[in-house]
Amino acid sequence: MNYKQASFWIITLLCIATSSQADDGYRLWLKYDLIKDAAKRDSYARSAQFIAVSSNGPILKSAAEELQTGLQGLLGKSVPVITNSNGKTGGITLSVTDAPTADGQSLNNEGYQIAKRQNTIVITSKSDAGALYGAFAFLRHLQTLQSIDAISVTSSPKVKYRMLNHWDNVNGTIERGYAGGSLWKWYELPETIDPRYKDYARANASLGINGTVVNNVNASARFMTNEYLQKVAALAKVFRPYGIRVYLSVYWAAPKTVGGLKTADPLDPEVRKWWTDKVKEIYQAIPDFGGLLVKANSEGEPGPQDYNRTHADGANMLAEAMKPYDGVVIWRAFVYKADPKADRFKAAYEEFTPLDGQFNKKVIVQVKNGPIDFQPREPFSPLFGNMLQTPLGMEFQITQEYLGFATHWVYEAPLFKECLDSDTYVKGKGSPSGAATVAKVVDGSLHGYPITAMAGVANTGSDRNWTGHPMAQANWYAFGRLAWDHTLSAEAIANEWVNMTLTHEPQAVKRITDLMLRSRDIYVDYNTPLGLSRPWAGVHFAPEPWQSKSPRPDWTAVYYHRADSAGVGFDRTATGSNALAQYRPEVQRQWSNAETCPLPYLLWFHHVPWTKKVSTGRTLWDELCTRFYTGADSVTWMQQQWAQVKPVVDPEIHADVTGRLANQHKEALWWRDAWVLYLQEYAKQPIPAPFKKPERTLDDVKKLVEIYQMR
Ligand code: BDP
Repeated sequence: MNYKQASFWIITLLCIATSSQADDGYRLWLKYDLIKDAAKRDSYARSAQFIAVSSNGPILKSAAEELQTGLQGLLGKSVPVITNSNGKTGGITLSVTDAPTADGQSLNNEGYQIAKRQNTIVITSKSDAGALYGAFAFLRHLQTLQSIDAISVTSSPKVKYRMLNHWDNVNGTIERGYAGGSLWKWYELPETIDPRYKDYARANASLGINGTVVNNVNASARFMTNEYLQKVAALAKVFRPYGIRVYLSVYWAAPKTVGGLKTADPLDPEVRKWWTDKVKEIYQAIPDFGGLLVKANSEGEPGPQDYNRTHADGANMLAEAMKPYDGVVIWRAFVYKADPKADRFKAAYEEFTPLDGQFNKKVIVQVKNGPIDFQPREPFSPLFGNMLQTPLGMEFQITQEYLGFATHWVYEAPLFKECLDSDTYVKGKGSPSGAATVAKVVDGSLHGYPITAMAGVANTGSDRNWTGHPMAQANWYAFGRLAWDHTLSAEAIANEWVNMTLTHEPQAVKRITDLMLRSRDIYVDYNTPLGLSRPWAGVHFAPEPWQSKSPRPDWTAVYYHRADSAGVGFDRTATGSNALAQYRPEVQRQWSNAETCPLPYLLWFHHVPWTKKVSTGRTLWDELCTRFYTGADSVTWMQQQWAQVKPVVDPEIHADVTGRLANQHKEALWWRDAWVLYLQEYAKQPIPAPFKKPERTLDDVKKLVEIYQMR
């Protein structure tokens, strides 16, 4: 061995040694580490002697490749890919066929069935994408150490467009991103392809995510130039073999900025032609382009209303341009005007319900889960019960803009489920059995929408572990799994994720799952209990319930909680803004009476006197204090639980989360003190026993917050 060869081997061995010591989180839930139990490995290996694929399409190729990678890691053996099994058994066959499945269960175009027939695992699907999802599902089965002796899984996605929305900017920053910069290196594309793009696609495909909007909804016009379309096309090329289509956010005024026109009026013939040509150009560059996402007349963005046209006029104009192609227009319902007297809660309903029935068939209206803006807890948006003739897409926020950025551990599946499982009480023509849940509106079963969508605002970034907080990977995971099947429980998803990502040790799995399931309520308790909302400083991180100065009243904190000497909370009943009237009578009945309104929603709908007894038997003031104090204390419980799992979790990940929990505890105390000291000025009540008065003063906390406001 010469000197060069020797140093190559030394470096290689060093790399292997260090990488097996620590886990940097890059591999997400696709770790494929060797299964420790040799008997289990053998039992899997008996049915994994080959991978048979009948065709050589790019998506099937990805499926076979992923199976190979997964089996190599999990079983420690290399499994050959063959094109014809010639009747051999003992392998895995990917069978893409139009024939009905063996047991007659129906699959939709992207669904799959996994069954064992004569010692062969057959993954049946109608499309190559279905085979890919089936392959990942089979691997998940092994990763979670389930038996495959009598494996029988049939699954089809309930929603057609399952996508991430990236709020990524051309300069590499991410609006509301807390995990580094953008994954997309716009200045290097299209010539340089970061290998990470492929891993991004693999991770999404493993969940069934089939679309990605690569740029911010506050869009740059640049994405409508040929220069940038070529960059986007290069990304699309990487994502295509994983069944993922790219979408673009649109800057409404692009015909002016890019096209040099004098107007962006959707009814102007020149503008219409410009969009028709632009869409054609997009499809030339990206033949399977997914569609356009639009934020218009919202938070200062231009839109059709600038020309006295409606949202429907705008959306329909784009839909016309999209007519020759298999793509959609996704129009966001996140709108609210700067009206000091109005209740922002009511804005989207007021603007959109009059347009129901007026949208082109290619349009989906994308609605945030709640009426305000991704708060830690919101009632479901009243739009879900009131747009019977318009496909409504769900928009969840995975990135933790209002959930403590990357320092607070908040598992979001319970938040997503709470909304999806809410009963709108709307009557639909599809009328599936049971409650008319938000999920059934979104999946189209209630109203028979032909196109359906669920989007999650991504929490990914250039950080090595993708999401900043290692536990935030679970939120990406949970979003994807629920977009595929909203009937999965938050617990089942957490359990899967922990097994695939952190540990198989049963006690620890239970402990971490439990921690995850409680984490969102703990956060709400110290942050916005009983229906308080939006107490944020400018960056949406630090507590600032006293904030009262802003160019718009609905950008202040006092607008939302309305604390005064009489009480706290926003009266949205008939004596107040009457936003409650936007819900079906059955929902109104649940929330309209302060005596019976469930505590999580109380202050969303009622201005409640400080000394009023609430359903726990405490006065409102005492109940609020109890929540702030026990919420902050519960972070200590989280720390203790996490400390217990140290022996069975990778040391690097364990230490990282330990640090973040310590930070979270500090900040939870800070939230608690800010709220109780501020509200006490109005409530004029002592802190109830056994809780102790904060040692710092309100001024101390305010000074702390100022640090986060400094330039
Ligand atoms: C708000 C975010 C802002 C987004 C906006 C939106 O603070 O950055 O642009 O939502 O969804 O929550 O358009």
